[in-house]
Amino acid sequence: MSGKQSVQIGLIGCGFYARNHLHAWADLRKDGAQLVAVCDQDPQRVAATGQMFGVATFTDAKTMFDSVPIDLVDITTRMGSHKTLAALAAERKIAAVVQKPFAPCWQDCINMVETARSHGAWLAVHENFRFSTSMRRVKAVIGSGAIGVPNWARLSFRTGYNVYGGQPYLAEEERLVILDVGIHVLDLARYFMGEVDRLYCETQKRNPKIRAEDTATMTLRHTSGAVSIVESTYESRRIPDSFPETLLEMEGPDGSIVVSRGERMIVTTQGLSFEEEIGGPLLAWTSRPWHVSQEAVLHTNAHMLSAFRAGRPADTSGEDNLKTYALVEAAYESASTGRAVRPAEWHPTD
Ligand code: NAD
Ligand code: 89Y
Repeated sequence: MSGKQSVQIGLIGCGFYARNHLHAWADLRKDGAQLVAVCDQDPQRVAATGQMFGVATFTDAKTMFDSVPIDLVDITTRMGSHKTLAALAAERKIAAVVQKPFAPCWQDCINMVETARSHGAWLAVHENFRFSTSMRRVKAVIGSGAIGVPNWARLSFRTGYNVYGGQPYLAEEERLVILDVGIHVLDLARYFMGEVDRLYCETQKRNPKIRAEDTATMTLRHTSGAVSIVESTYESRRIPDSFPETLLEMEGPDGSIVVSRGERMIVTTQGLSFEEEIGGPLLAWTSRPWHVSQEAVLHTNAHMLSAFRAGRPADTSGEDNLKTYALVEAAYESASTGRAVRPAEWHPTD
């Protein structure tokens, strides 16, 4: 530890994706992140995780909170358990980060924000796409003014990668591609282009074996007047496949940014263009194709650690994530009614 105040961390939910969080917390040990306990209701799973990371294990979250001093809990379970687990933390004034999606429905998200607020507890959502090295670089180019204020964009997450292999529950979700991955891309649209005035969405179920929509095509009118197209599908057939990258094209009055497969960016500015590789290097615990998503977890956790320690809200605080979740709700409402929907019907924009 480099003399920084230590933060005691517990993690709940030692499943498929949690391994990335666990490795990320281990990497952040040098910055004062002390993973002290893990919890999973599956005894074998939690025992194996505890052994691998050398920490105390619990099969019940309440027992963990009552047994080990924890400053911040990382909730990496699926969305259905987030509200209950975050409330257990809030009641004890323990800071909590929940994985995306925040919760299965809007009302649960609101309840979680209100519960945290009523206890004065810090709450954030692990929305990692905006923390990847490549997306941070795009944000920096926008911030440099190289293309002017962006007024048009297309953000695409199109894949045929077998997401159901690692995450079999996805095939049974009532709401699939918008809530599972469109949520990340909608968050990026907010991050790059600002808040949204209205949104129109068409959904498709192209894979008959899947319960819900696997393709969503959305058109967003931002409050700035900019327009963006947000696409997400699990039914694309492309070789090579770009999973789990978000590809994008963005235009402003003075230039453009194009990010293509392999995290390659071409920036055109003032009539000239340059190309750059914008991905982060492989880490000891990341591998292709997941690396892009995995390394974003490290940067997300680092952000959570420093925001919590500084006593300020995370960029993706519970309150902030309501604005992303409102876009998800607007998208489903639009798809079912055939009309453009204002996300402000759920949550007023700034
Ligand atoms: P999973 O089903 O593999 O793992 C969830 C684990 O939580 C299981 O081991 C389960 O036993 C445990 N659990 C459930 N309820 C519990 C409780 N009350 N107490 C203790 N343990 C409990 O799920 P997963 O695929 O790892 O997904 C977890 C979350 O991560 C989901 O919300 C998913 O959307 C998200 N995810 C995010 C990304 C990303 O890029 N941000 C990628 C993949 C998954
Ligand atoms: O669940 C999804 C996510 O959040 O990022 C990628 C994913 O794992 C599958 O598309």
